[in-house]
Amino acid sequence: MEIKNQKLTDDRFYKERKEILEHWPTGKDVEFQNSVEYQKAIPQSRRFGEKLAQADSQNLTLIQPRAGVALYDEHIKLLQYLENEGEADLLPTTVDSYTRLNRYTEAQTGIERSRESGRSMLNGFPIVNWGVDICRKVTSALTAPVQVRHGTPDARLLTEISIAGGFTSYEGGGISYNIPYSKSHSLEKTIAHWQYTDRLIGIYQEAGVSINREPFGPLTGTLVPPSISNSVAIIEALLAAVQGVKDITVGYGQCGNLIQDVAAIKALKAMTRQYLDKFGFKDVKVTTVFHQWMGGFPQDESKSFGVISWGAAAAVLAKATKVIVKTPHEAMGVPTKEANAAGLRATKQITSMLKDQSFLEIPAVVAESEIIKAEMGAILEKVEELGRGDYAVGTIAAFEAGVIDIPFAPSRYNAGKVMPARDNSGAVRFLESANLPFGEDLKKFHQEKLEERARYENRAVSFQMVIDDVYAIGKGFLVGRPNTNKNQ
Ligand code: 8ZB
Repeated sequence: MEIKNQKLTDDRFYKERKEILEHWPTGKDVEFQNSVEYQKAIPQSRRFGEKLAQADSQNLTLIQPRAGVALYDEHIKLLQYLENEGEADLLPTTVDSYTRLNRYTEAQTGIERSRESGRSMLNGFPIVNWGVDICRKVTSALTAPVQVRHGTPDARLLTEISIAGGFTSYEGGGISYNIPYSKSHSLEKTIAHWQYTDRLIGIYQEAGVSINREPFGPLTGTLVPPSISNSVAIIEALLAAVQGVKDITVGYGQCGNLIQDVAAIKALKAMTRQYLDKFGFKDVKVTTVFHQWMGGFPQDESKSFGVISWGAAAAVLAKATKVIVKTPHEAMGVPTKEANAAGLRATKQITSMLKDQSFLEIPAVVAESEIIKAEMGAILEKVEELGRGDYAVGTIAAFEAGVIDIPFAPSRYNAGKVMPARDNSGAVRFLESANLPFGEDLKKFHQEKLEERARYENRAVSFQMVIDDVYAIGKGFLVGRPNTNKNQ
């Protein structure tokens, strides 16, 4: 498949669209004009992008949970509970795993088993199976705007039904919903599938309906160095903008060192703006999302509130436009609605309390953000060079060459040679930068940071540090020291 970072032609798009909408019975209920009219009748207060833009102009950090169950009436009750009892500013609809894998027959069985058993037998809301009208029931039953959150390599039909169903924001991207989620989907294919999603949203945009788009920032959620996830976010923002998307929220998953986390959001926002401007997309809105800790959580609920609150603090001090909230049930699986609301209220307390403080101009943050920007600049420059100016071609070549390399990703299209580890103050550094296109000074910076930790711990820099770091937060620490139970 020959792929280019160019707006899909109408010919190509509508031919593909016909096949997509015929793939499952609910596809035939999608009618573009009717959906445009439906979307246009949604009040501004329930438009995702509007609420984000407002928060951005007031320097506020909004809070958003994850949530989704199999049955639509239960799903509505759940979301109503999260906005009323959890004080959620923005709502999600988290899609179940069968739908993410396009296995709609199994999702249907899940719906039926849920009806029989009286509890959700799916780990999310099966949007495709329910179809346009039921989705409209869901999105119109709430006061806050609702976003679709998933993890789907081929989300074309899901996007069609979601937008027709009244959702006003849509998560994902051809890289971020492939490499961390899938072993064998090729990047060529998933980038093409996500060009379809972005082009569809571009077509709605051209018809006067603005849908917010959010690349999935945290990637594997495990010790991902900020420059890697930020570079992927910018590439996905550029790919979306080319298809006509005008409202983008770029994301980042908390690493745990406050200075680095604030610096990462600062670098992400500045460089996304810079790259969109550079390629002529000055009219694309950019906001940011900070994800509370995506790695392993403590079993203990009170300890989990500690982790949740630290993420809330980092998000608000970084002035992220919104924060995605974890729950005290994170170590157990899908949370109850009460646990979900509890995580939200803990977060709301912090985001409100700290809203008048910003860490963005603190010298240590500025210095750290310069390092992240230098790394991002090196990666993005190489991607552009490999693609001879084309970011779709360049991305595929970059993954092949390990110029972009996401730690702990299951995909066979990812080199998997880069190894991160924490430095002595918990910032995520490169133990092995493999084929990342970094100059000697950047490599030396990381090396020295890890040697400083090694001296403190009286051991050599090694892979054991990485293992210790992966499990540290679950055990109550950020840096995985030797003999971690004591963490001396
Ligand atoms: C990549 C995102 C993983 C996170 C949460 C997990 C984890 C997944 C649901 C959910 C509430 C759901 N998650 N599905 N949270 N309801 N149906 O997404 O717990 O934190």
